Amino acid sequence: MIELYGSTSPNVQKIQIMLHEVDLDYRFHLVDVHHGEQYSPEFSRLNPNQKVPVIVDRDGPEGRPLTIFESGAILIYLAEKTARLLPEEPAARAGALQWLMIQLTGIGPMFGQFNHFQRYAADDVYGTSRFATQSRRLYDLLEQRLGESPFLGGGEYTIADIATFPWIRVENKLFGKTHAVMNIDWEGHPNLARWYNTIAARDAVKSALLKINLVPSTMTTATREDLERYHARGTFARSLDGAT
Ligand SMILES: N[C@@H](CCC(=O)N[C@@H](CS)C(=O)NCC(=O)O)C(=O)O
Repeated sequence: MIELYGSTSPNVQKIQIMLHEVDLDYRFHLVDVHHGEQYSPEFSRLNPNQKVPVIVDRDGPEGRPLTIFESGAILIYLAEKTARLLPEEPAARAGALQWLMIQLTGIGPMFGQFNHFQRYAADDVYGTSRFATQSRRLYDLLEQRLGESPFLGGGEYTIADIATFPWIRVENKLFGKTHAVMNIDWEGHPNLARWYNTIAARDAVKSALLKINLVPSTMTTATREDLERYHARGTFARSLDGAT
C-alpha cells in the first residue's frame, strides 16, 4: 500500500496517474496547503521542504516503509519498483530522463510562475511577460519534439510523458484553462494535441482522472492571510538583506 500526500496540483496528479498505470494500491491524504498544513511538524517530518507530493511506501525495500518526496524522485522510484515506464536500455533511459528533467526544471517552474504572475500579480508586467515567454517557448519545444517522436523520451510512453501530461491538461482545478489563458491553440500545436489525446485515452489515465477530479481545492476557503503565507508575500516575505 502506498500512502500519497497531495493536493489538486499537477505535481500530485502525475503520481496518481503513475500509480494507476502500474496498478499499485494507494490511499490519498489531502494536505491543505492553502491553510498551512504543509508546515505542521507531522508533515515536515515527511518532507522537510514542506511541499506535496510525498509518498510512504509501506512495502518499501526489504519490507520496510520508505518515505519519498519530490515528484521526479517518486516517479523514478515507482518505475524501478515495478520495472515499468522507464526503459532499462541506456539510450532509451537517458532519453526518458532528460525529458523528465525538462518537465521538472522547466515546464513546472515556468508554467507555475506564469500562473502566479498572471493571476496574482498581473500588474507586474515584466514578471508576467517573462514567464509567458518562457512558457510559450516550452510549448513550442514540446511541439517540435513530438513532431519527431511519438512520445517525449522516444518511441515508448514513459514517466517523462506522465510527468508532463498534467501540466498540459486544458483544465485542472489549480490552473483553470491554462491553454486559454496563454492563448495556446491545439491547431498551432497538432503534435502536442495528438500526444495529449493519446495519453488521455489510456484506461489508467482515465481512471486516475476520475480520482483526481474528486480532490477538493483548498484554495476556495483560504483567507487573505492564508494566501499571503502561501504566496510568501506581505508580512510573510523575507527581506533581501536577510534581516528577516
Ligand atoms: N519540485 C517539487 C515541487 C512541489 C511543489 O511545488 N508542490 C506545491 C504544489 S504544486 C506545494 O506543495 N506548494 C505548497 C507550498 O509551496 O507551500 C516536486 O516536483 O515535487
